[in-house]
Amino acid sequence: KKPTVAIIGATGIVGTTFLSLFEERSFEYSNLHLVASSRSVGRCLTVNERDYQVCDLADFNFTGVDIAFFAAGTPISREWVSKAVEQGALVIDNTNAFRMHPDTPLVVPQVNHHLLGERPKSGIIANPNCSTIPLVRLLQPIEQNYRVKRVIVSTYQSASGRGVTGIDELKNGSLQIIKTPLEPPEAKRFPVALAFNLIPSIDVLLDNHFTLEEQKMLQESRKILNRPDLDVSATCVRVPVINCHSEAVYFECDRDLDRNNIVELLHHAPEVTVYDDEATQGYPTPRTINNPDYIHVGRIRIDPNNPKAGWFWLVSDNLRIGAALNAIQIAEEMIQRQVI
Ligand code: 11C
Repeated sequence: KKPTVAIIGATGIVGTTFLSLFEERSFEYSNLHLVASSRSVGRCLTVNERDYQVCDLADFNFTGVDIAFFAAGTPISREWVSKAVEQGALVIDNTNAFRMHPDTPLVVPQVNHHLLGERPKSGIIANPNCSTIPLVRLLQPIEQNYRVKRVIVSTYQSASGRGVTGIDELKNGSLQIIKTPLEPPEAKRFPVALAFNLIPSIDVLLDNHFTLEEQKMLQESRKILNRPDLDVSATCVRVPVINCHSEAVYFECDRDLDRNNIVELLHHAPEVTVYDDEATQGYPTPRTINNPDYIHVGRIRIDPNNPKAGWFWLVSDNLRIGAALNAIQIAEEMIQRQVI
């Protein structure tokens, strides 16, 4: 039987990415409910040539829903996921609300799909943060072959991580600086104006002087790779790019690295494109990747001062790989294994 599916946050940037991916992947459902806050009620969205009215989360009854994808932000998940679970839905949650709960598997299907063989006790599967997903997908084959001890990562995160309003603020700010350079652009979605700028602060600042985004990269990587001792230290930076997060990753392992072997390992990792020749310049960029459903990796090199350490550069679509696609791949795997 095909599942009945609900998307919470259907009108947002991740919600509409789910809808595009349902069409592109011919994801099969028997019924689809598009759910959002009261602000979006009455809007109509077309999926697979059929029109759907958006319904109000406050009145929505989850009875009969097999899979509820939550993509409306952490406060909404904190408030409404328990109702969805009580009414019988399996929740795939795209927010930070439950990722570190012990009864909630945190899943990247290419890395730890073994957790998808049964319905979790909590009724929730958590989808990791958009900067963690590509990192662990590329670290896993290196971890399996060389055992990774330490990772130092700097991220270059795009405006779409703050939704459509984040993209609009970047575009409007860029136009304004070009037209009237002396007038400071508005900063509502970002702590300071992002246009022609870099902001080393994503999500709230914690007492230990790291940001929550940086802490997510540490805690989530440990949980997904099942390596509670893994040392991951991050600096997360918002950059004036519309979509796609990039990361410069330094990894230190237990034994000497063989560059050709690392290239080969990444080449064989699922849904990864390796840039390692003149034709591809040896690196991907957010504006030039050709397949947004793949992770793109280049600049693979060994540290000349430490043969156990190396670097790579990755580019990954944060709305697809980092959010909607990962969640859909979780559902696809559970459907295929008849857990749903
Ligand atoms: C950003 N990574 O780029 C954030 C967006 O924990 O799921 C997603 C936040 C999260 O701003």
